[in-house]
Amino acid sequence: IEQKGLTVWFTGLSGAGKTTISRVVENELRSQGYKVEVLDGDVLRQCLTKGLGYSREDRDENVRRIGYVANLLTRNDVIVLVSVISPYRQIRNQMRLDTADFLEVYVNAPLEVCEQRDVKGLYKKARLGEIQNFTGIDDPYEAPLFPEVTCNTHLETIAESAGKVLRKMEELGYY
Ligand code: GGZ
Repeated sequence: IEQKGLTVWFTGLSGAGKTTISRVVENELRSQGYKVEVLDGDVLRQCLTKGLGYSREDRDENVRRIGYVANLLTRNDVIVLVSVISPYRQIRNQMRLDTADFLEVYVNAPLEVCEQRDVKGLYKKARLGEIQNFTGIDDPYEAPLFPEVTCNTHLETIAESAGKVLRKMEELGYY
Protein backbone atom coordinates (compact mmCIF):
# COMPACT_ATOMS: atom_id res chain seq x y z
CA ILE A 1 0.00 0.00 0.00
CA GLU A 2 0.94 3.63 -0.51
CA GLN A 3 1.84 5.03 2.86
CA LYS A 4 2.62 8.53 4.03
CA GLY A 5 4.82 8.99 7.07
CA LEU A 6 3.31 10.54 10.16
CA THR A 7 4.21 11.21 13.78
CA VAL A 8 1.31 10.75 16.16
CA TRP A 9 2.36 12.36 19.42
CA PHE A 10 0.51 11.09 22.51
CA THR A 11 0.92 13.40 25.50
CA GLY A 12 -0.66 13.14 28.93
CA LEU A 13 -0.15 12.23 32.57
CA SER A 14 1.31 8.94 33.72
CA GLY A 15 -1.56 6.47 33.77
CA ALA A 16 -3.76 8.49 31.41
CA GLY A 17 -3.59 5.69 28.82
CA LYS A 18 -0.99 6.79 26.27
CA THR A 19 0.73 3.43 25.98
CA THR A 20 -2.51 1.44 25.87
CA ILE A 21 -4.10 3.56 23.15
CA SER A 22 -0.93 3.68 21.07
CA ARG A 23 -0.66 -0.14 21.19
CA VAL A 24 -4.23 -0.56 19.99
CA VAL A 25 -3.61 1.89 17.14
CA GLU A 26 -0.35 0.09 16.36
CA ASN A 27 -2.07 -3.30 16.12
CA GLU A 28 -4.82 -1.96 13.93
CA LEU A 29 -2.41 -0.28 11.52
CA ARG A 30 -0.06 -3.26 11.40
CA SER A 31 -2.89 -5.69 10.73
CA GLN A 32 -3.68 -3.57 7.67
CA GLY A 33 -0.12 -3.73 6.43
CA TYR A 34 1.16 -0.32 7.51
CA LYS A 35 4.75 0.18 8.64
CA VAL A 36 4.49 1.34 12.26
CA GLU A 37 6.88 2.04 15.12
CA VAL A 38 6.00 2.87 18.71
CA LEU A 39 8.40 5.11 20.62
CA ASP A 40 7.44 4.88 24.27
CA GLY A 41 9.16 7.07 26.84
CA ASP A 42 9.02 4.42 29.50
CA VAL A 43 10.87 1.99 27.17
CA LEU A 44 13.31 4.42 25.56
CA ARG A 45 14.44 5.70 28.94
CA GLN A 46 16.14 2.29 29.26
CA CYS A 47 18.16 2.71 26.06
CA LEU A 48 18.05 5.83 23.84
CA THR A 49 17.59 8.27 26.71
CA LYS A 50 19.07 6.19 29.52
CA GLY A 51 20.46 8.27 32.37
CA LEU A 52 18.12 11.21 31.91
CA GLY A 53 16.07 12.27 34.92
CA TYR A 54 12.93 14.32 35.39
CA SER A 55 14.12 17.91 35.61
CA ARG A 56 12.69 20.18 32.94
CA GLU A 57 16.03 20.07 31.15
CA ASP A 58 16.18 16.27 31.15
CA ARG A 59 12.56 15.82 30.13
CA ASP A 60 13.06 18.23 27.26
CA GLU A 61 16.21 16.36 26.21
CA ASN A 62 14.27 13.08 26.38
CA VAL A 63 11.55 14.54 24.20
CA ARG A 64 14.06 16.05 21.77
CA ARG A 65 15.89 12.75 21.20
CA ILE A 66 12.70 10.77 20.80
CA GLY A 67 11.36 13.44 18.45
CA TYR A 68 14.55 13.26 16.43
CA VAL A 69 14.12 9.53 15.83
CA ALA A 70 10.41 10.00 15.14
CA ASN A 71 11.30 12.53 12.47
CA LEU A 72 13.83 10.19 10.81
CA LEU A 73 11.25 7.43 10.61
CA THR A 74 8.43 9.74 9.53
CA ARG A 75 10.35 11.04 6.55
CA ASN A 76 10.89 7.40 5.53
CA ASP A 77 7.14 6.85 5.33
CA VAL A 78 6.71 5.12 8.67
CA ILE A 79 3.79 5.89 10.97
CA VAL A 80 5.38 6.67 14.32
CA LEU A 81 3.38 6.54 17.53
CA VAL A 82 5.22 8.54 20.19
CA SER A 83 4.04 8.01 23.73
CA VAL A 84 5.72 10.31 26.26
CA ILE A 85 4.36 12.49 29.02
CA SER A 86 6.13 15.48 27.39
CA PRO A 87 4.75 17.88 29.99
CA TYR A 88 6.10 21.10 28.48
CA ARG A 89 4.14 22.83 25.74
CA GLN A 90 7.09 24.64 24.25
CA ILE A 91 9.12 21.55 23.33
CA ARG A 92 6.02 19.76 22.03
CA ASN A 93 5.36 22.70 19.76
CA GLN A 94 8.99 22.57 18.65
CA MET A 95 8.51 18.89 17.74
CA ARG A 96 5.49 19.86 15.68
CA LEU A 97 7.56 22.40 13.78
CA ASP A 98 10.42 19.94 13.22
CA THR A 99 8.24 17.15 11.84
CA ALA A 100 6.41 17.75 8.58
CA ASP A 101 3.55 15.37 9.30
CA PHE A 102 2.51 15.65 12.92
CA LEU A 103 -0.62 14.97 14.88
CA GLU A 104 -0.95 15.72 18.58
CA VAL A 105 -3.17 13.52 20.71
CA TYR A 106 -4.03 14.71 24.19
CA VAL A 107 -4.65 11.65 26.32
CA ASN A 108 -6.69 13.24 29.07
CA ALA A 109 -7.90 11.93 32.39
CA PRO A 110 -8.21 13.83 35.66
CA LEU A 111 -5.27 13.44 38.01
CA GLU A 112 -7.59 11.76 40.55
CA VAL A 113 -8.42 9.07 38.00
CA CYS A 114 -4.78 8.45 37.04
CA GLU A 115 -3.90 8.32 40.69
CA GLN A 116 -6.69 5.86 41.40
CA ARG A 117 -5.49 3.60 38.57
CA ASP A 118 -1.90 3.85 39.81
CA VAL A 119 -0.84 0.94 37.57
CA LYS A 120 2.76 0.98 38.77
CA GLY A 121 2.29 2.36 42.26
CA LEU A 122 4.28 5.48 41.35
CA TYR A 123 1.61 7.96 42.47
CA LYS A 124 1.57 6.39 45.89
CA LYS A 125 5.34 6.67 46.10
CA ALA A 126 5.17 10.28 44.96
CA ARG A 127 2.56 11.08 47.62
CA LEU A 128 4.76 9.46 50.24
CA GLY A 129 7.69 11.55 49.06
CA GLU A 130 9.64 8.49 47.91
CA ILE A 131 9.76 9.92 44.36
CA GLN A 132 10.26 13.61 43.64
CA ASN A 133 9.23 15.69 40.65
CA PHE A 134 6.37 13.42 39.75
CA THR A 135 4.19 14.88 37.00
CA GLY A 136 0.87 16.09 38.37
CA ILE A 137 1.96 15.77 42.00
CA ASP A 138 4.93 18.05 42.45
CA ASP A 139 5.83 18.69 38.82
CA PRO A 140 3.82 20.51 36.15
CA TYR A 141 1.85 19.23 33.19
CA GLU A 142 0.90 21.73 30.53
CA ALA A 143 -2.09 20.46 28.59
CA PRO A 144 -2.07 21.03 24.82
CA LEU A 145 -4.05 24.05 23.64
CA PHE A 146 -4.79 22.82 20.12
CA PRO A 147 -4.44 19.03 19.94
CA GLU A 148 -5.85 17.42 16.81
CA VAL A 149 -7.42 14.72 18.96
CA THR A 150 -8.43 14.58 22.62
CA CYS A 151 -9.11 11.21 24.22
CA ASN A 152 -10.97 11.45 27.52
CA THR A 153 -10.05 8.08 28.88
CA HIS A 154 -12.18 8.41 32.00
CA LEU A 155 -15.27 8.80 29.79
CA GLU A 156 -14.61 6.55 26.80
CA THR A 157 -13.37 3.03 26.14
CA ILE A 158 -9.88 2.30 24.85
CA ALA A 159 -11.42 1.22 21.54
CA GLU A 160 -13.25 4.55 21.27
CA SER A 161 -10.08 6.50 22.01
CA ALA A 162 -8.10 4.52 19.45
CA GLY A 163 -10.96 4.98 16.99
CA LYS A 164 -10.76 8.76 17.36
CA VAL A 165 -7.07 8.68 16.45
CA LEU A 166 -7.64 6.42 13.44
CA ARG A 167 -10.55 8.57 12.24
CA LYS A 168 -8.42 11.70 12.39
CA MET A 169 -5.68 9.91 10.44
CA GLU A 170 -8.27 8.88 7.88
CA GLU A 171 -9.61 12.43 7.63
CA LEU A 172 -6.09 13.72 6.96
CA GLY A 173 -5.32 11.02 4.41
CA TYR A 174 -2.80 8.95 6.32
CA TYR A 175 -5.05 5.94 6.80
C1 GGZ B 1 6.66 11.27 35.71
C2 GGZ B 1 7.78 9.27 35.96
C3 GGZ B 1 8.58 9.86 36.92
C4 GGZ B 1 8.37 11.22 37.26
C5 GGZ B 1 9.23 7.81 36.70
N1 GGZ B 1 7.40 11.90 36.62
O1 GGZ B 1 3.53 6.05 33.31
P1 GGZ B 1 4.87 5.42 33.30
O2 GGZ B 1 5.67 5.74 34.60
O3 GGZ B 1 4.99 4.02 32.91
O4 GGZ B 1 5.75 6.27 32.35
C6 GGZ B 1 6.30 7.38 33.04
C7 GGZ B 1 7.73 7.48 32.65
C8 GGZ B 1 8.01 8.92 32.28
O5 GGZ B 1 8.77 8.96 31.14
P2 GGZ B 1 8.47 9.92 29.90
O6 GGZ B 1 9.63 9.74 29.01
O7 GGZ B 1 7.15 9.65 29.32
O8 GGZ B 1 8.43 11.37 30.59
S1 GGZ B 1 8.84 12.79 29.99
O9 GGZ B 1 8.14 12.99 28.72
O10 GGZ B 1 8.37 13.77 30.99
O11 GGZ B 1 10.30 12.85 29.82
C9 GGZ B 1 6.29 7.01 34.54
C10 GGZ B 1 7.73 6.95 34.95
O12 GGZ B 1 8.53 7.09 33.73
N2 GGZ B 1 8.19 8.00 35.84
N3 GGZ B 1 9.48 8.94 37.38
N4 GGZ B 1 9.12 11.84 38.19
N5 GGZ B 1 6.81 9.98 35.36
